[in-house]
Amino acid sequence: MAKITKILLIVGLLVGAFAVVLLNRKKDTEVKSEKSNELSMTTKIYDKATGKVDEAPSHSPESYFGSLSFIGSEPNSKDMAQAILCVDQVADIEKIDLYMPDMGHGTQPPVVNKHEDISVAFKDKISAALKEKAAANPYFGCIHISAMQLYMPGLWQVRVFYKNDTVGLFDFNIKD
Ligand SMILES: [Cu+2]
Repeated sequence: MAKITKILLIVGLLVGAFAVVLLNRKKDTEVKSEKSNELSMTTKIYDKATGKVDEAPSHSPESYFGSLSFIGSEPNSKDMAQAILCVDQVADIEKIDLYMPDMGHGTQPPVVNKHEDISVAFKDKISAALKEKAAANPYFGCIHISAMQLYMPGLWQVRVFYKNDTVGLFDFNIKD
């Protein structure tokens, strides 16, 4: 191989490597900006008889990962809201409800639709990070929650009750 060909080849490889680094960096920032409107789930133990969160449980809850994103405009007290919930062990969810923890009341049950193939149903609505998680974990899945009637300003929770005694909680504020 002529010397000039070798030099051109090396230069070409360097440019290629540089482009790959730049592209990856761009991908990282995209994932971060998408994440900003995703709420994270915390898990607690609940009493299966009363449905109440156990504030002094004798054991730890499962540490399931969960993410919630409202679709469309910010949720408010006048319009019905909808959201996409993506969680671990999606098949073991027994019930999902909406609750005001400071006032001890809920609202009408939201409409809950499980989707097997989230990449088709919500391809524009969930982040690349969540899609990767779903592809890697067969027990991870997404649920479409609609007709969420959050009729009062204040602190609300989406509560995800599992068949075991773990409940996943998402806190958010309704301003008006
Ligand atoms: Cu209330």
